[in-house]
Order: sequence, then structure tokens, then C-alpha cells
Amino acid sequence: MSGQPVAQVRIFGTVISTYTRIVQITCEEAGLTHETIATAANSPANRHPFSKVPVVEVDGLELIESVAIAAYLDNAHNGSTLQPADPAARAVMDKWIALANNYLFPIFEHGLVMPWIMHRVAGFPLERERIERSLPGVSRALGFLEAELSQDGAWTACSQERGGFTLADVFLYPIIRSLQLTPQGEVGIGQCDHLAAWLDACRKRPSIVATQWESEP
Ligand SMILES: N[C@@H](CCC(=O)N[C@@H](CS)C(=O)NCC(=O)O)C(=O)O
Repeated sequence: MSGQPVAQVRIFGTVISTYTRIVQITCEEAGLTHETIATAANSPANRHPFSKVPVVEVDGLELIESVAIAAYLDNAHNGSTLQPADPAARAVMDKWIALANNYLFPIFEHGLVMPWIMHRVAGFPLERERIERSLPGVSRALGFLEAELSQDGAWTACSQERGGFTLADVFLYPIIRSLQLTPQGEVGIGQCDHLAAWLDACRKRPSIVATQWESEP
């Protein structure tokens, strides 16, 4: 055999995808080698039954859905280090992952992140009305995150026993960071001291540095 060693995890996804990065961060945290094979969500090559990315190959398994993928990688290859053992702390982590996936991602992605990506990357005219319509919802979500962080630490409170980083951080970081990379998101997050400080702290973590998007300053 010659050439590159085979990566332990093969991630089929798009390069600027939030969920592809969630899996990449988990691999980095677990010390797993990984490669991302560019696969568009709507391409016939995509094996996800609902045309989402990523799809992952690891340990002879084909996995879909980032919640299942991240938990598998952490359980099988990382001693479950990214998940609190205490059931109450685990429930807090799970709650924040659900809030991130079910509410924050759709609000941020459809309202601000996609319009800016379509404009900056694909050259489409900026959908200003769509952006304008999204702003109340984005502000409300940011206000909620900031209030929760300042009251009791929100998702960061469940990680104290584990060195300050759980799968809740893994999911929330790319979702909130992609919002911060839009002009309106940057302004909004700039008014949220606790949220901005959490993002800054995450940005120094090796798994976050190693998985930076090309578009990140
Ligand atoms: N529930 C899926 C969601 C993944 C997802 O929404 N991926 C986005 C990219 S970040 C996607 O495939 N978007 C394409 C589309 O919705 O058509 C998961 O957790 O893996």
C-alpha cells in the first residue's frame, strides 16, 4: 500500500456546512483522523434519505444525523468525555442541543446565514427583505441566549465536571459562529457580553481552530 493513510472517519458533506463542522469538531476532540469528501446535499451521491449532510463512514458503519454521529464518536472513541455522566447535567446538555437544532439553527440559517452565503459565495443579489424579516426572531433568540448564560451559565453549567466543553458547545459553536459571520449577526452578538465571551473562549480551542471555515477571518 502506498499514498495517504486512510482516515478513520470519512465525512460526506459540504465544506461550509454547519453540521459537517459539528462532526469535524467531534473528530478533533476525540483525536480521530478525518477527511471531508465534498458532497452536496441535493447530489444523487448523497445517501441521506432526506438529502441532508453530513453522512459519515466510521468503523464499518454508515451513520446519519449529527446527534447520533457525535454521540457515537464520543462514546466509541473518546470515553464519552464530551457528555456529562450525571443525569441532570446530561439533561441540560441534551436540552441545549435540542434548542440549537430545532430553533436556533433554522432561525439563524434561513434568516441570515443563507442569504449572505448565497450573496457572497454564489453571487446572488442580497435578499434584503428576507434579512429584514428575520431580525426580530434573531434578536429574540440572542436575547434568550444572553439571559440564560448570564443567569445560570446555561449549557456551560453542565460542563464544569468535564473541563468546560461538552457536545452542547460542539453543536452551538458552529450555529452561533456562522451567525456572527454575517454583518447583522456580528452587531447583535456584539451586544451580548456573555455570548461573545463564550465564542471568544471557544475560538482558542484546538478543535475549533483546526476546523475553521475558509471564510473565517
Ligand atoms: N438533522 C440533520 C441536519 C443537517 C442539516 O441541516 N444539514 C444542512 C447543511 S448544514 C443541509 O444538509 N442542508 C441542505 C438542505 O437543507 O437542503 C443533522 O443533524 O445531521
